[in-house]
Amino acid sequence: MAPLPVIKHLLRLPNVHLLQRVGHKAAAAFGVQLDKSIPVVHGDLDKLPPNIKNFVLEKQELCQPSAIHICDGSEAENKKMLAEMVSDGEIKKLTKYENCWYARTDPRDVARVESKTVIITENERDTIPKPKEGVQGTLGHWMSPPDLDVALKDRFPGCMKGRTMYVIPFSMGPVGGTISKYGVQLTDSKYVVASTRIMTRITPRVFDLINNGDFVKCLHSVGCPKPLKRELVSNWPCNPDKVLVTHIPAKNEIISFGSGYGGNSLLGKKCFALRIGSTIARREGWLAEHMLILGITNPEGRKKYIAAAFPSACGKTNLAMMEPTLPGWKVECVGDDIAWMKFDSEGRLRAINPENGFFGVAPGTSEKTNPNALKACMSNTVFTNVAETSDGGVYWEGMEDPPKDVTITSWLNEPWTLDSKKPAAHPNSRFCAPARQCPTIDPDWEKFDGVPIDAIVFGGRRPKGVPLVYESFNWQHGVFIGAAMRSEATAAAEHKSKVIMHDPFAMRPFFGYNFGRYLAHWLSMNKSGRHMPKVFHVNWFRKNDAGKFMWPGFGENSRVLEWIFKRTDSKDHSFSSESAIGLLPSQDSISLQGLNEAVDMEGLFHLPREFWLEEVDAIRKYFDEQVNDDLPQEVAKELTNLEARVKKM
Ligand code: GTP
Ligand code: SPV
Ligand code: MN
Repeated sequence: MAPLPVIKHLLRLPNVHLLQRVGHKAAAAFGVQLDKSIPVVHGDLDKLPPNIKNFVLEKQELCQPSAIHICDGSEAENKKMLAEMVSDGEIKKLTKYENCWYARTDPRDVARVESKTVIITENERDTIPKPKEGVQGTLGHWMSPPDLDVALKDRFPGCMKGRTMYVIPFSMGPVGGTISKYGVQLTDSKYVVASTRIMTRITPRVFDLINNGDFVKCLHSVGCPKPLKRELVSNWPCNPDKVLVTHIPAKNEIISFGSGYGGNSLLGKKCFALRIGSTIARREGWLAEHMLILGITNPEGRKKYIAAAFPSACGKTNLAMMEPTLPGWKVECVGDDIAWMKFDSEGRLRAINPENGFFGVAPGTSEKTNPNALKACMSNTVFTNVAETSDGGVYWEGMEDPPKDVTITSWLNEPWTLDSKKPAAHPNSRFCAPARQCPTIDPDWEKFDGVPIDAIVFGGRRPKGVPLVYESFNWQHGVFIGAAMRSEATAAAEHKSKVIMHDPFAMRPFFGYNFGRYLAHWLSMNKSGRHMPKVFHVNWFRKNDAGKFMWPGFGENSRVLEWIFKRTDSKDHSFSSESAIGLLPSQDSISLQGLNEAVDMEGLFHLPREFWLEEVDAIRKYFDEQVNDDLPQEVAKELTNLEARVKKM
């Protein structure tokens, strides 16, 4: 039993669950109105469409902020908030660059927290496949509606006390675009407002476009009401013990507590654009995917678009912005993380980038590896958990040699030198930069109905056995390749070791519904009259016995893109030869001209029989244990076929 004062406190709360069931009109009748002691310090609540006003009222009654601020996304508003954060010691200005800012987080809040990320549905099976008897499911986390009520009541009452609640109207995709969707995020974090202003399009026009219709409701709190119960670390408000990131597809609602970091708090990103997005996409017949989108133009001036899914921290941003080393080729960036794709009336798959900025991994970004990302983040950028230089700049592992004549302070706020045992920047430290600042941003990146996609590429970090590139035999085999994806764990989430994890479609942390049904949805895309993109798998990360990468990667990946480009043109098997796992490039069809270093192409394409027999076993075990009865028989058949081919190797 809860102690009495807690119960009394709960009784004063609106019954959130009930309110949502009875709808907004009735909610107003229940007497949810603005607490007179909460001033609206910016914007006019009465001018909001009634459903949005009710959403705000309901949540202010629950969270009890000290003020409400309706964001307009303007420059003036941003300036003022940045200045407030500086004076509160939450961020610093980086004087070396133009309008750039630096935040250090509490070291307990540095990445997405997959174990605390849940989907709420009436039936568990709507969220995750029922795993085989005695096996722990790994394809997402489910929570029941009553358990959600309990969890929310434990966290949200009064959680914004002493803080301002910001109301952010935002668009995912160009404002007014045919594939775009709208959301309203309530948050008590200025850092989240400033970052969301970069990552999405914040504008009051969104209120008009929603026009009392559907929108995605997002509620976020760092879970640190004032007066504070503990001293903050690095002035970064968060509540690591109580982190919970929840999604309610039936209500298009996201509720997140306790973390200020990345995908936990910038709710437009993984929560909306992928988890809720994939449930909307399934209902409406399109795809919401963890994919970059790039345009590639050959020396003759012909252009195609490619979408590619790699798991977190596996090279999407780098590929999307790459500078091809192959002479005459051009790559342009539409998006670096998320693609929303829909077949048009002519049967062409068209994609938009729902985001407006890059939340990119900083370490490893250099003039050599990704000059365009570096250029994109030299102004109007928020850096988080990188290291700081004494001349007001930033530093991270793999950037360049540490600048001379300056001292470096690590992300942990400790003096740092090359001899330090700890990294200068956290491995998941990030830059948050406007997409339009990428020098190679595609001219059509904001096209209302998207760009036409010719190829879909899957990939991951596979140190052993998986060739540089191969092509699927057909769409169904391509869906199987996506389903069978595996990759080494990275620092983008809380996983600590470098184990090879199954990460189907690079979506394992981001599925909004049962993965088996997701596969069926992908299979159902293949309809007569549609131009189905060709499907490929790439691996930049194969290592030799000395543990060194066998492929130079980065701009040299253009050699692989050239082959993919040629293959999308071809109606037959030109430039390719059949193997047990798919179509491999035929001899000399990948150009090596001008490569600076010798590359062991034979090694990069070698298919060890033992490895692939084990791979087949691992995939079978995964499908049996994790997807179980929800595995579409088409995908099971592809595995049987692969096994038969591998056995003949
Ligand atoms: P998220 O934003 O987490 O979804 O990551 P991402 O998929 O966009 O990964 P990103 O491009 O930021 O790359 C992550 C890390 O992989 C960086 O440290 C890169 O330097 C490294 N990387 C990217 N491409 C290559 C490559 O072709 N070869 C090698 N060896 N490393 C690469
Ligand atoms: C990822 O983890 O795939 C990211 C970073 O893109 S986050 O926004 O934290 O999800
Ligand atoms: Mn990502």
